[in-house]
Amino acid sequence: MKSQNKDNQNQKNEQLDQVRSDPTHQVLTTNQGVKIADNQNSLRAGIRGSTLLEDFILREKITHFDHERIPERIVHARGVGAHGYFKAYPGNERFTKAGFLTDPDIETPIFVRFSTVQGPRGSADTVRDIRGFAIKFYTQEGNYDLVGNNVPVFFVQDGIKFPDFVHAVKPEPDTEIPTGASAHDTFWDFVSLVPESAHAVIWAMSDRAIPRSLRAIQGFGVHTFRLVDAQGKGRFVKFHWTPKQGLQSLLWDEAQKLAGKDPDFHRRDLYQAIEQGIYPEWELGVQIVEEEDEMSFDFDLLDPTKIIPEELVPITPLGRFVLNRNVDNFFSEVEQVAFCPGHIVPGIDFTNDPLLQARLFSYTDTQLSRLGGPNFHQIPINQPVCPFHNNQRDGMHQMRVFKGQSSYQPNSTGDNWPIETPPAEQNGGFESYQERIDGSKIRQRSESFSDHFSQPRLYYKSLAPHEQKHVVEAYTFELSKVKNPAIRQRQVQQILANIDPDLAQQVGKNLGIEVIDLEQKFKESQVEKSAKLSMQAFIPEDIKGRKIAVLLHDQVYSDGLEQVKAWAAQEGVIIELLTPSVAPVKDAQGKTLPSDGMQSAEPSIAYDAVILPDGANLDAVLQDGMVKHYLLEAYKHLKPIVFLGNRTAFFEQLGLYEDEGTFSQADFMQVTEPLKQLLRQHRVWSREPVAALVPA
Ligand code: HDE
Repeated sequence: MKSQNKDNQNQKNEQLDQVRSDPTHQVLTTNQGVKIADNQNSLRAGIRGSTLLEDFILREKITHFDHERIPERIVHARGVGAHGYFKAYPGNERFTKAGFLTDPDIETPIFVRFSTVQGPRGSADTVRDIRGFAIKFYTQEGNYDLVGNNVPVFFVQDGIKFPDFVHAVKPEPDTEIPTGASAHDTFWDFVSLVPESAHAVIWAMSDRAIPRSLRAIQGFGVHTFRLVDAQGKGRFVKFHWTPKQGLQSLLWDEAQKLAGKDPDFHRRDLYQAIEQGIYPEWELGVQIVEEEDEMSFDFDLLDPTKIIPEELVPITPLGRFVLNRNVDNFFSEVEQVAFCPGHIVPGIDFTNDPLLQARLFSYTDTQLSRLGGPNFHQIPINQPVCPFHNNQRDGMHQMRVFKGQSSYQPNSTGDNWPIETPPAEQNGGFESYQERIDGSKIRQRSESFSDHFSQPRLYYKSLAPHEQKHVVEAYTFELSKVKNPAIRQRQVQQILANIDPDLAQQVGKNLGIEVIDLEQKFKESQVEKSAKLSMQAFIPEDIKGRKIAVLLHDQVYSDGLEQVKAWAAQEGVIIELLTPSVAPVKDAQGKTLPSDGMQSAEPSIAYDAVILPDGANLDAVLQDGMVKHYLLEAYKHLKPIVFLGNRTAFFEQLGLYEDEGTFSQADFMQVTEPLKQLLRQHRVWSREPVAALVPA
């Protein structure tokens, strides 16, 4: 069994190995294998003459180039991916017969693609948006795709509204503005007219929508799915995956600046962490609801705009997954990977969530135009690791050479192969869960889908004060970009006022909108507050993968640097030594210190803390506007600042108040403990004024 599992692990790599192309030590040829003698000049009629049509080498090269792009995804176009593996915990056969979830010895290869929703392929990583979090499990029973997001609810309840929602959030059709942002009239027009969007919108206005790192986001299956055990018993489940790294977000000011300074911030962060062996890890779990309890909630389990508060149904952990290998080629792997919520394996099944039902159709359909035909499953990144055979034939980009006469069933020309596998408790053919269906054909939303405000209210009430403040600021920013005052007004008076009077009043005040009807009766959710909705509930044990900038300058006292590096290596923290230009600097003893980057090119917004060592010419350094700005900006963004030195007036000189996040200490080992605690919390939250929250 063990050796078979090893085979499984390696199978995906071997599959990719077979198609990996390494040009090293190879001669240049055409696609037909003809060796090329001159790759610098096209064939001309005379040395200064026109180019000849006969030049098949030029034409092949240009033709291929002309077709190098494929249509980008209609949504989730901007993405990044990585390989890894999943391992189940023991005991899951209580809920499912899926082999990859029940055999703790199997290491199932996975491929994950993270994405933003709105922006095109070339848009910035750090925009305010929901993040897609899609996982392909290459199981021995077929590919299973868990195509989720980093927030647990969606904007609409029925797939028939999805194109409307996407048209509204995408850049406006007349100007194609804005790129990668929801802060515009058509989005807010739609969501203010469609109250079912209120819950997903408030998540999008929270810090969840501006993550610090893709390693620090949660994942959710959103819909209610089913797990089916070996006896055929089904249970409702909601999938959750929780990062070991905890949850951290950017501040809005940082997110906007990073969009310009480093639009690739998230993909760089993920790539760098994996290259450095700091492998991100998540725990996969499910909230399980027995079928007989389906109706015991004050919302409908089939409604994708609702969460199940964890106070009502805790998460049962199923296993963990790790991302440990970057892709070799972005296009071949990240761009060509094709996910579909309809890719399931025995032991997992769907429910009647009307949003999920529409998704089951949409994903394969979109691949047909994106990847050019029905054989996209043969692209290496999409191929299952288990054998796959059927009588489907031909089509665009057919890669297989089928042997024999038969491509139909039943057949006697091929001894009736390939044959069906009857369902069984384990390793059987797929059998749909036998749900009883009894109803009239009808276009109507169930009454149980009609409460749109109690859960956004629960979300808002469950946030920490600084998180609530950010929500107010986000609504204010976004609505300030809306040109049509009637749309702003509708959002504040008809949506926010139904969620929470304070929220409505504060946003209204910022926008100059009076909120009149504050006496309404709010429908409260089954639980008053839900602890796991606040990001504060996800503070990690360690600080692996956090990044600290160390600002170096000529004549720096570099004695403490070795201690900083040793501590960082022990904690898994990434340290970067930044210099005024990228040229190395000389320390006070004349020793050369290499540079990892230039201070002006690697701004503090890209780091979690800043360290400035003392030096023989520190006074001159502090006159440098660049250094001052660096430190002040880090302070503004609530980051710990460590001055490695003994000058008591250091922070005063910068015009800063000393607080729990400012350290002035020559011995770095004296500050490591409080620094670590602050990095675990991610920011010096006590520095952020939240008084504005209290209504005037
Ligand atoms: Fe998607 N979605 N979606 N979606 N979605 C796509 O499929 C669609 C929805 C999600 O990294 C498209 O291959 C419909 C919910 C992710 O490749 C498309 C509806 C959730 C990704 C599509 C939804 C998602 C997509 C575009 C409503 C969270 C990126 C390209 C009925 C649970 C996958 C593609 C990747 C991508 C359709 C709603 C997540 C057009 C019709 C809810 C993470 O097929």
